Amino acid sequence: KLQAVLFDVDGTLADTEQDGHRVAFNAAFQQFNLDWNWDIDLYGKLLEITGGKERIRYFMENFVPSELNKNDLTNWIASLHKAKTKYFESLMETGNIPLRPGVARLIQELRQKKIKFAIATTTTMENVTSLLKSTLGEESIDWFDVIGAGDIVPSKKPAPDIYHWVLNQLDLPAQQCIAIEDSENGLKSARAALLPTLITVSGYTHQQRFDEAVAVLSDLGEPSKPLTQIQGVTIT
Ligand code: XBP
Ligand code: MG
Repeated sequence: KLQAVLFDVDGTLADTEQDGHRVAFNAAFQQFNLDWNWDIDLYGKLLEITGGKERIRYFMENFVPSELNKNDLTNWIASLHKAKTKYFESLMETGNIPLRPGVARLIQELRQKKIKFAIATTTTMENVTSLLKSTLGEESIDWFDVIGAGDIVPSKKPAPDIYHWVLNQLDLPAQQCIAIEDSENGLKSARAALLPTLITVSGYTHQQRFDEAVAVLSDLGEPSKPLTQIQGVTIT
């Protein structure tokens, strides 16, 4: 029997990257008087590096290496990223980023059927809670049995660490759960933790490869068959 659904956040619960994170990064760059601008195309490439702080460092190394000789670079990146998180939170408060189709329905279905659900994401915890607050309401944060986010594990996706951490908190074997992801990095992470994984492609990820997914869907649709009846999902 299906014991738990593990949701990715960015690209899976909501399309947060292009009009959320990207905009928040650029706003933080302005606040720090940096003339960096991550346009839609460039951001798509930078998404290969998961984690905002890691993404900023990668950008500096590859695009503005002269800036790398700052004093205490790690702390500087952390404070720039903190400013980005503040912008992202206020963007979420405006409520302009909705949940993707079918997400709210599936969550209600899982609650009714008393199937556990959790979050496994590389994004920062504050971003998860502000998205949930603005879409499903503040109380929804407590509906999730476990929320694994950001720096709680040292290695971000595609490493399996965050999924291992969440499964460990749930005290469930991977084979009795399913992950829902939107990206190749997310799929690699979930599969490395032995999770059957369903893909709902997002704007930035529809051209990626998802060979190891149990199914690749455009979205979770409204309404759909119960998750356990989707062809290819072999959870018993
Ligand atoms: C999303 C990420 C994150 C976000 C930005 O991965 O890689 O880095 O782009 O969030 P997932 P932070 O789909 O696994 O959630 O700046 O808070 O890292
Ligand atoms: Mg994602």
